[in-house]
Amino acid sequence: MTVVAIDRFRFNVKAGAGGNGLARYNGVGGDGGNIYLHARNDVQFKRLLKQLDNADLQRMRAEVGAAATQTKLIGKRGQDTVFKVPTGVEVINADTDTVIVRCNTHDKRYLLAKGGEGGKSTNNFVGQLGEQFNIILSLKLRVDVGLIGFPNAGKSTLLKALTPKKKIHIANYPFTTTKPQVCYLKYDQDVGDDGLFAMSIADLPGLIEGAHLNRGKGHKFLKHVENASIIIFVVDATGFRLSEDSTYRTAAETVGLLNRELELYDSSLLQKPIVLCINKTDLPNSEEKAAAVEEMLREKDWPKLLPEDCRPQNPIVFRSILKTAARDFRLNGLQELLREVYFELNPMASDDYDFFEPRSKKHLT
Ligand SMILES: Nc1nc2c(ncn2[C@@H]2O[C@H](COP(=O)(O)OP(=O)(O)OP(=O)(O)O)[C@@H](O)[C@H]2O)c(=O)[nH]1
Ligand SMILES: [Mg+2]
Repeated sequence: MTVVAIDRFRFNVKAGAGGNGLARYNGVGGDGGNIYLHARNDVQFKRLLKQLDNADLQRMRAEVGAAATQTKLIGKRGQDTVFKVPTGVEVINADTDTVIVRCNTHDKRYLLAKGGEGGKSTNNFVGQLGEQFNIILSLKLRVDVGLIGFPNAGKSTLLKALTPKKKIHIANYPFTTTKPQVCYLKYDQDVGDDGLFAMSIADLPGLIEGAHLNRGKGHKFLKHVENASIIIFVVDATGFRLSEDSTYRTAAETVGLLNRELELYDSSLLQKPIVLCINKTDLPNSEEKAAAVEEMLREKDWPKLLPEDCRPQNPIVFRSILKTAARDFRLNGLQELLREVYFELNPMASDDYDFFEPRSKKHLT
């Protein structure tokens, strides 16, 4: 299992300044070095930080160009600096809060900041400053499946039931999981003879009402389902209450609220196949409660059956609805369903599997 400890990092970026020219002898200063990001599938976010350990942490710099001298009329160009980043990293200009670039292509170099021009006749022989700004590098997981739900719904327990050998922290209080964690669900003898097929699943910290307004911490983790192929909603059949003095929400209401949070974050996420797991159906009366949720969702315009503050605008049509009791390892066919949906989305992966490279597992942290 991989715990994603850091998925956001702030840097001050400063490309190299150009060296001064030498007017008297028409000497030209060297250009300042550029700063590049080099996207790699095999690089972990942690490693990027390691690259910086010895240097000044949180600064990205490139060498300045050398000034022209009497003995060396052409100043040496400053060396470029290249930082390896995991593919999928998004670069945000922290000063303007806009996305500068998405490093989505493996083995591609992205120019982040351009070095300043060396001093020459066109600039009065004064070396120019390199580009300089603050950035945030934001990493989005690239997993097959993302688990979303209110705190304490049983997301981690469900992950544990899917990948029983892994040590996963589970406890009866909200916000047990504070960092995204990724596990692999391995299928034996499913594809070809090698049983190579595996799906990566991310368990995310719980969402609460108003998450899109930055309530709680769950919101900032929603970015990790942007690249997921399949989303699983986990709801507690017996409903949810964050604390004594907050509103109690039924399972049906939590479905509406999760739908709302997702659409307010990014409504295109609703186009993904979403599986609903109504969990804890081992508890008294919860089978009936789960059946009631299912019944409600059969209505085309199901949001109108919910109180106004739980109503999504774009109701999800769930790919499947499963009643689960994750603690008892009763998943009601979830594993098989995930595999089926996966191959629906990636038909090439199942045909003549031997001709293809085994899927490289590429979630990166
Ligand atoms: N009865 C019952 N309890 C369950 C089931 N699944 C989970 N639980 C219990 O519910 C509590 C919360 O489970 P977690 O898996 O930690 O829930 P979570 O959704 O990961 O919670 P956060 O990480 O806090 O968001 C634990 O005490 C679990 O044992 C279930 O199917 N039945
Ligand atoms: Mg958890």
